[in-house]
Amino acid sequence: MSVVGIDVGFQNCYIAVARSGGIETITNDYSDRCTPACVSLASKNRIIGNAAKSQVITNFKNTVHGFKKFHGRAFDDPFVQAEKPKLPYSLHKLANGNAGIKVRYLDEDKVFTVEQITGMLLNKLKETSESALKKPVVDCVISVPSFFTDAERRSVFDASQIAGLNCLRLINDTTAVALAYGIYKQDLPTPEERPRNVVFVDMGHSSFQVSVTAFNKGKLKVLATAFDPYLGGRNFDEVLVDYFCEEFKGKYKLNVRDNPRALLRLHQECEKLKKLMSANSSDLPLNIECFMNDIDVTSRMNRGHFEEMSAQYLMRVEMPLKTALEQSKLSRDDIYAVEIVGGATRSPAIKERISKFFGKDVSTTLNADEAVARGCALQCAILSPAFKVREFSITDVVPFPITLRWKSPTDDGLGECEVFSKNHAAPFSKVITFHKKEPFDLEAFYSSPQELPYPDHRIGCFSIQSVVPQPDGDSSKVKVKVRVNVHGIFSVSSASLIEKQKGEGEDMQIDSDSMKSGEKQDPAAGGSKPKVKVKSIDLPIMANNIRQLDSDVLNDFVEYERQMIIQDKLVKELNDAKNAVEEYVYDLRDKLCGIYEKYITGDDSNRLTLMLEDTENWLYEDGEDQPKQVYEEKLGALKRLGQPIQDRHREHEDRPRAFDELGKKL
Ligand code: ATP
Ligand code: K
Ligand code: MG
Repeated sequence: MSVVGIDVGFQNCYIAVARSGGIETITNDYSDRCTPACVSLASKNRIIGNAAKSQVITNFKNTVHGFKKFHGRAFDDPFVQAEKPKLPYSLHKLANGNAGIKVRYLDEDKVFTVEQITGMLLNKLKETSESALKKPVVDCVISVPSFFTDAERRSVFDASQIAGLNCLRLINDTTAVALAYGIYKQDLPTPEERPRNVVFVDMGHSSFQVSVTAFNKGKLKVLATAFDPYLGGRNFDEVLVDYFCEEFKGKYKLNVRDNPRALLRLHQECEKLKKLMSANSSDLPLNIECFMNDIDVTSRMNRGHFEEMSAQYLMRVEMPLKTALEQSKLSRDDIYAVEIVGGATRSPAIKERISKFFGKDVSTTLNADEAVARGCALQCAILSPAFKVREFSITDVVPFPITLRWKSPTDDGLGECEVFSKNHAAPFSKVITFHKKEPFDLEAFYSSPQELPYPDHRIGCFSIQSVVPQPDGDSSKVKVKVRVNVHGIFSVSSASLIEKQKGEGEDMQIDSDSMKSGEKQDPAAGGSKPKVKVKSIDLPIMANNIRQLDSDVLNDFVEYERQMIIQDKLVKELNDAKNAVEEYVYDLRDKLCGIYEKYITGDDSNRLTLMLEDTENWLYEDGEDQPKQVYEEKLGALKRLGQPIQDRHREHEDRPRAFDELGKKL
C-alpha cells in the first residue's frame, strides 16, 4: 500500500510520500520538487509536467495549463467564458454542456474533458511517485481548494480514477496545511484545555484561502473557512502584463495581444519580474529580446509602482481574513499564530496586509510550497493501515450550507430543510425521517447561491423509490441517510422503510447521526432513546443530475488513458533507441582521438571515424524517423566495431591494477 499525498495546484504540483524516515517531498525526472500543471499534446505522444512547460510557447495551441478551475463547470459558465479569450488553447462545448479542451493530438483534432487532462497530469505524478518509491502507487490523498463545490470535487475524483489512483480522501488545501502544522507539535493543549487557534492562509496562483483551526493534543478542528476563489498570483501577473502591453503599444507600436506567442512570453517575464520585486524594492529592468516583429523591448518597474497598480487586488486580501475570523467566533487575541503558505504570500504587500489585519507578524514555519502535499501524505499515512503514524483526528467544515427539498407526485408533503449549515462539521452523516405513502424526490442544493463561487446551486436529485403505505393505509416511516463524505461530497447514501410503531410523531425529523466510523456524531441527536427492535426494508435510491461522469464514460476514459500511456511508452522507447545511437557516435568519436588512440591503427581509426560521421548524418536525414528496431541494429553494428577497441583498452587498464593488487597481497 502506497502512502502518497498530491497537491494539484493551478500552476504547481507537489508530491510527498511516506518512507521509513518520515514524510518526504520528492523530486521528479527533472530533479525538481515542483511539477508544472501543464499537459502538451503532440503528434506522436503527450508531454506532461516540466517538459510540457517548455512547450507553452512553441506549441501554444496544444499545451494546456490553467485548467484546474474548469472542473465541474459548464462551457457557458461565466467564469469559463471570461477565461476563454485569455487562453492560448481552445475550449469546446461538450455534449453534456461541460467545457472541453480542444487540441491536436496524434495529428487529429481531439476534445478532452478536464477530467481527462487532470487525469493525465495525475498519471504523471503517479509515475513520479512510483519511481521514487520503486513500487506501484495506487492509494493517495489529493488536495482541493476548500471552496470547491460538489460538482468540482466529483470531477477531480473522476480524474483520479482515470489516472488509476485510489483517492482515499480529497482534502482541503488549508486542512492539509493544518495537519502538517499540528501533527508534530509536542506542546499542544490537552483536550480539556483551551485549544490553540491558528489561522492558515494560502494564496496560490489562482485563489486565496483562509481557515481558522483549533488544535488540541491529537486533534484538529476547522472552525471556519473563507476564501476569494478568484484572487491569486496570476492577477498580479496580469497587472504587469496589462501595463507593458499598453506601454509597448505606444513605445514600439506593438499590438502584443494579437500575438499569442509574444503574450505568453510577456506573461512569463512579468511573473519573473514580480518575484524579483518581492525581494527587491529598487527599480528593476524588463528586457525581452526579439519580442515581436524582431523588436527587442525594454522597460522598468519597481515595487512601489507595482503595488499602486495592484490596489484593486490588494484590497481584496482583507475580506476573507475578516470573514474567517468572524465565523470562527474568535477575536484577534484568541489567535496563537497566523501561518502563511502558497507562492503568492511571498509578496511583501500581501504579507503586510495579513499581518496588519491580525495585528501580529505572520509565521512562515511551514514550507510555503510543500506544506499542502506534506499534509496530504500525512493524511494518507493516517488512513493507511500499513503505516504507523501518530493518531490525529481531523474535523473539517462544510463550506456552503446545503438544503434538501422534498416532493412526491400526489402528496401535499412539500417542504425543505437545511441539512448542513455553513461550517457544519464534516465528514458527517445524518438520518432524516419522513412519513410517506409513495416514492418521493429529494432535491439537494446549496442554500445560499449568492455566496457560492459557482453559478449553479443544484447538487442533485435523489429519488427514494418503492415507498408504499402501511397495510392499514397510513404513511410509512422512511429513514433517509444523508451525508457529506470524507471528500466533502454530498449524497443521499441510503434509505429504509420502517414498520409502523405506535405513537410516532407525524413530522419530518432529523433524527440521529453517524453510521460510519470516522464520521462524527451529533451530540444533539437522540442517542439515548430506548432501542426498539423494528423491521426495516432497504429502499432503492436513484440519483439524477449528479455532476459526475457516468460509469461507462468513466470506463472509456480509463481505457483511453491506458492506451495513451502505452503510446507514450512506445515513443519513449523509440526515442531512447535513437538517442542511444547518437550518444554512441559522439562517445566513440571522442575516445578515438583520446583514450582509444593507442589501441587502434591510424587507418582503422580513419575508417571508423568516417563511418561515425555517416551515421550522424543519417540520423538527421533518412534515420530521422525509423522504427525502433532500425536504431537497435545500427547501434549493434557500431558496437561490433567499437567493442574490440574498448576491450583492448580495458585489458590494458586492468593489467597494472592487477599487478598493484598482487603487490598488496604480497
Ligand atoms: P492554487 O493554489 O491557486 O491552485 P498553486 O498551488 O499552483 O495555485 P502556488 O504554487 O502556491 O500556486 O503559488 C504560485 C504563485 O505564487 C504564482 O503566482 C507565483 O508567481 C507566485 N510566487 C511564487 N514566488 C513568488 C514570490 N517570490 N513573490 C511573489 N509571488 C510569488
Ligand atoms: K501548489
Ligand atoms: Mg495551491
